This record gives sequence, structure tokens and C-alpha cells, in this order.
Amino acid sequence: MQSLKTKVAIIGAGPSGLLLGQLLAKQGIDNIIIERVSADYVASRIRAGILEQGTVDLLEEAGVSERMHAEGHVHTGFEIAHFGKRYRIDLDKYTGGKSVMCYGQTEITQDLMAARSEKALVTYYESSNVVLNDAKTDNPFVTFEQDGQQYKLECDYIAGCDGFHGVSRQTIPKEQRTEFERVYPFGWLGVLSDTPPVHDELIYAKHERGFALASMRSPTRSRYYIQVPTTEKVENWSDDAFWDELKKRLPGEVAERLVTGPSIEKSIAPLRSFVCEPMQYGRLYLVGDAAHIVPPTGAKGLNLAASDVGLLYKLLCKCYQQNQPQAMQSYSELALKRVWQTERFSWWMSNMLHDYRDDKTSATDGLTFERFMNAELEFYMSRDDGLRIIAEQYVGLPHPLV
Ligand code: RFL
Ligand code: PHB
Repeated sequence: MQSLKTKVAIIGAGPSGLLLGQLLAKQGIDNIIIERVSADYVASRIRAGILEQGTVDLLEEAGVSERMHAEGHVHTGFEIAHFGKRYRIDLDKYTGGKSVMCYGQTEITQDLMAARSEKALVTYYESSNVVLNDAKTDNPFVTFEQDGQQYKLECDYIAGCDGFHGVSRQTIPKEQRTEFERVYPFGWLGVLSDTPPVHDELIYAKHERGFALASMRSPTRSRYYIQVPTTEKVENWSDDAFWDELKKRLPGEVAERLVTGPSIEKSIAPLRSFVCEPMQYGRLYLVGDAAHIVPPTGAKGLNLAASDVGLLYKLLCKCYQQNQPQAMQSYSELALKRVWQTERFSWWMSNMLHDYRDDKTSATDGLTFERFMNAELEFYMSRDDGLRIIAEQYVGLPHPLV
């Protein structure tokens, strides 16, 4: 057994773990990351694309914003199409000058990995049998294996950044956590393609055939999604079938301009709302998808992970730089306030924009729910206050104050 020691053991090298590690390292707070899969696998996952200003600020503070500012695109608005009628949410106008940044999670991950290796910070990729021990005591440690070698990592704190399927949340005894969950009766089929985006801003389209989203990664790379039943299999969708269905759901004049091409990635993601309370157990802190999942309709998953990271980072700075370890106790309560606000927004946007008519899982029958949500959408789209409420949440609610 090889012995290691650090201040903060970080489980998972997704955006949460990598960003936390980078921020802490800049402040001279030692950390080691333990990751289950290979570096190549981590660097190639295709996920989120829209960053709130708060996320951009944290990437700047971490010193990894150069390529984002050079290659990312600032979006000052987006559209919602309701049965073909287009509404623009002017983020700039309704939030007093705020915007979002279009820059892929894949790129952020690569930037953070490059910064970590430049500083020769320690990451154990392809680790197995990761076990969190004695989290409730003042001397927690993590054991794991890599290349047949066994390791024991002693630390002051453990940051559980290992996503929804990780070990960190499971380490909290079942009777000491409460899990809140809503699984939606549909998923998103997503396609990435090297084709110019159909529009220069995102379009969230509600249509009788189901929801569609026209997004992008760059002026030459598009990301599109369509709502599909949860039972749908990706093998059943040829590229042509996807493009045909997408065209039917986008507003006519937009669909006419759609440039199609071969998909570079195609996958189906389920939609889920999930929160684990509390987000803390002794010296273990849950961060990002390890603690909560939002449906992607509001583009919040990655941004919520970043606000957890920002909070834990500030509390750890208080602990180590101002000798205030008691500050760590406020993490779960402070984080959960913003988590639930963001969960609410993502759930609400998902309800308004998807087709629920086939839903047999809810108390309200699908057709009635559909009527309620159409009225809700019309109500918000038809008044400035409604557009402002959406804009304020889309650019991101304030991060918790420490
Ligand atoms: P991640 O990205 O899941 O990273 C967790 C990391 O932990 C590792 N891991 C372990 N490491 C050590 N030991 C173990 N036992 C471990 N178990 C797991 C994993 O290999 C992984 O590297 O969580 P993190 O860092 O909190 O980041 C959260 C974001 O990735 C997530 O919120 C968003 O990507 C959600 N999400 C989307 N969000 C958006 O805002 N817009 C999107 O379009 C969007 N698309 C998506 C998504 C999430 C998806 N998932 C989770 C399947 C599409 C997909 C497919
Ligand atoms: C994406 O580009 O992947 C994306 C953008 C906005 C969302 C969800 C996904 O709401």
C-alpha cells in the first residue's frame, strides 16, 4: 500500500473536480484528484454548451479563460418558438447588460486538464475500487487502486465530484440522506455535426411533434436535440431520420435554412430532476452532479456544478487562509438554496416546452397538462415581465455569498 497525503482529496475529474482543483492550487491549497476513467475519455465527452457569467468568472479566476474568450461566443439573447411563432428573449435588455457564453464543456475540460498538467498537479486516472473512509471523523482517507498498485490517500477534506453514478453520495448512510427525484417521461436525442448553425442564437422550439433545440458549439459546428420517448433507441435513428424530424419541429423559415451533414456524435440522454440533502457528511462535500441533476432545458447542469465549486472553494479558502474551519459547516445549507431555485427553473422550462400529451405517469392527464403549459408559455411570452423572469434565470441567479 502506497501512502499519499494532501489537504483536499477530489473524487472525479469532470468539470467540477478539475475546476475545484485548479482554483485551490492557485491559492496554494494542495489537492489530488482520483478519476475512474482515462484522461482521453474524460476529455472527449460531449455535454453542455452554455455558460453563465458566474461560471465564466470562476474560469477566469482559475486562470483558464484565455481560449474561452478567444473561441467562445457571447450570446445576448435566445429564442423560444411556440408552435412556429418566434419570441426573442433579449438577455441584455432584461438583465441590465448580462449575457451567456457559448463554449462547450468538452473545451472547458480540455483547458482545465491542460492547466493541471502544466502545473504538474497530481491526478490518478483509471483508478478502481475508490473507497471513502472515515468521512465522519477528523482524519478521513481514500483508498484506491491503479495499475495493480494500492493507495491510501490521507486528507483533511473530501470533495465528492464524481457525478450522479459516483461513490461519494453512496458513502453517506442511506438513513442520513434524503433523495428527491422526478424522472421525465421522455429523453433528448442529440446530434453534433460539422455544419454551420441554423441561427446565430439558440432556438428552443415547442411543437406538436415534440420539443426541439437548435444549439451550437462554433460557427462551423452545430448541436441539435429532439424530444424522444424514453423507450427510444439511438440505433433506430439514422442521420436522415433525425434531420427530417428536426426540420418538422423548427419554425418553417428556420427549417428551410437548415444545413445537414453526417453526425459526429449521436446519443440519447434521459431527463431527470434530482437533489440529495444534505450535500455534506462530516468532512465529505458533494459537488455538482454527485448531489443534483437538472433536466437540460435551462442549460443549468454544468453551471450549477460551477456554483457549488465556487462556494466550496471560498469556504476552503476561509478555512485554510483565515483559520476558520467552522465556515465549512455552512456549505450544504448555502448550496441547497441555489440548487432548489435552479431545479425549479429547469423543471418549469421542461414542463412548458415539451409535449406531454402521451404522458401516463402524472396525476394530471397529459392532454390537460399540455393545455396548462401552453397557457403558461403564452402568458410569459406575451408580457415584458414574463420575458424578464426567464432572462434573469437563464443568465444565472447570483452565487451564494460567503
Ligand atoms: P461529471 O461530468 O459526471 O464528472 C464526474 C466524474 O467523476 C468520475 N467518477 C469517478 N471517479 C472516481 N471514482 C468513482 N467511483 C467515480 N465515479 C465517477 C466520472 O468518470 C467523471 O469523470 O460531473 P460534474 O463534474 O459534477 O459535472 C457536471 C456536468 O458534467 C453536468 O451537469 C452536465 O454535463 C449535464 N449535462 C448537460 N448540462 C447542460 O447544462 N447542458 C447540456 O446539454 C448537458 N448535456 C449533460 C448533458 C449530462 C450528461 N450526462 C451526465 C450523462 C448530456 C449528458 C449525456
Ligand atoms: C447544448 O448546446 O448542448 C445545450 C444548450 C442549451 C441547453 C441544453 C444543451 O439548454
